Amino acid sequence: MHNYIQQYINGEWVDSTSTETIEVINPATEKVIGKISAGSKEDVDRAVEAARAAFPSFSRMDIEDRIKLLENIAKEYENRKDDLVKVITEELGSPITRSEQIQYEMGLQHFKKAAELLKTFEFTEQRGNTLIKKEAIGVAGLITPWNFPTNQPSTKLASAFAAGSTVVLKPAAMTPFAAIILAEIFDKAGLPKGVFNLVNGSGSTIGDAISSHPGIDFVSFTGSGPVGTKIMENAAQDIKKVSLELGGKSPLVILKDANVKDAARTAILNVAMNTGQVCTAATRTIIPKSMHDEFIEAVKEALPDFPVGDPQDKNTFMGPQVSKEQWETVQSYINKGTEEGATLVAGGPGKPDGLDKGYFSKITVFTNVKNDMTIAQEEIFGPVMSILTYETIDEAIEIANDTKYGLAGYVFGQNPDELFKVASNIRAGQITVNNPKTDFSAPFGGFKQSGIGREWGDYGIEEFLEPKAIIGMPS
Ligand code: TAP
Repeated sequence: MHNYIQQYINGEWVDSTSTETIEVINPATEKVIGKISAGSKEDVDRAVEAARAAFPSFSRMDIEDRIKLLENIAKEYENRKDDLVKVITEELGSPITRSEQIQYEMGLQHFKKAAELLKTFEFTEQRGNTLIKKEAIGVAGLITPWNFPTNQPSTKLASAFAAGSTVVLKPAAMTPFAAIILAEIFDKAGLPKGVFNLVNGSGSTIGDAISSHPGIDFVSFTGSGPVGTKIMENAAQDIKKVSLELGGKSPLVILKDANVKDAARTAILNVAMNTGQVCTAATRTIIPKSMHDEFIEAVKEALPDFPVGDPQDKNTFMGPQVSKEQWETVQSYINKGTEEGATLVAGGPGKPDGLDKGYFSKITVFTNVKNDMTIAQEEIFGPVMSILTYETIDEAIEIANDTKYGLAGYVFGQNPDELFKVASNIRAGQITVNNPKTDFSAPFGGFKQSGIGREWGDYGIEEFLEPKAIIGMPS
């Protein structure tokens, strides 16, 4: 049992002013695995006060010392590898191999990358007789979702610390324990008190208090569109800057010259990774009409290589949805797909055979999908693939862009001109060509309703900085 009913404020674990708690459930077993504090607005006030007090000295800390701090954090993070992998597997239901190779690793890389980038990052620039100085934005409120319990907070935290910003973090109540380990890591790494404050609780109380708090200068949020709107409304009251990383309905365009078997595997991988609970999931697979039947066969043939089941089993590819509510949402979309006339190729409603306990879905594939169907337009956040067909590259691009979202896009094939044409014309923040390695210095964020602002690498650090122009300063 993980019972963490205290908050981490001003460098120590303190009692909340609320005595209420929230239970955390392992979605693979449906058992309670611990609890956290439900938190209070007064906890947020105390955390903001501590972050404000720490800001003047932390924002002026020598860059060399900040680099050392980030390197220490990365080292302590590595020391806690086993604990992080274990807890993410339990609270999210992420298969243990993915918890290690993806969940744990992504969080680590953000701290390493921030330390590396700080070595050459230009905080000042002279233009004629004007000096441009980039200064830390102030106190940042960070609100994160449950789908990547260390990656989501770590990308924001690494950028904030690199910029010299102090923070108040509210992680998702469904997956809070990884963030508690982060607090322990920062403590051990020697982060000055008050720089990092953790307030657990629900979004409606703690998230709302953060986004409307006059002592917070910047809110960086990752999660759903409707909550993003609410955060903007709150932040607008005192003109806070916001950064929003919201949802997606990303296209994967398969070119005519693609190897069909590889393309099918790429499509499954990119829709079922993390049980489809990925904002950049490639949920619309856009294939040449002439490839259709062969592609469907290749998908059916490949699916057994993506086993669904116990997250503790090293061979499992896909675990459960994070919660009963998320499972029900996914089920309702699967039913909607059939009702609206799409053809089920694989998967479908209900749980996979033999998995009665836990919130498990089947990897579900629909073909004959029209882009105006609900399953092609709305973010499902589950392992549901919609296959659409095209005759010309221009038509493929048109289908790809026929969405309110613009977070990511994927293109798979061989012809370099066509790969570039598709990559250049998809209106989205990050395009992936033929499954490359993750680039942690590439900007990450959305066009259109997928969000505002960028995370990761130097673009992520810039979000926590304000440029100041000093004009005519005698040298
Ligand atoms: P959200 O409700 O948006 O939750 C994200 C974070 O915001 C959580 O920490 C949540 O707190 C907090 N929050 C909730 N209400 C808030 C409010 N009124 N003010 C401030 N913060 C608030 O997302 P979800 O429920 O986790 O998932 C719902 C859907 O969002 C998913 O199905 C998916 O479509 C989308 N989603 C997108 C992403 C990414 S990466 N773009 C990630 C997760 C979910 P609590 O949950 O602790 O109450």
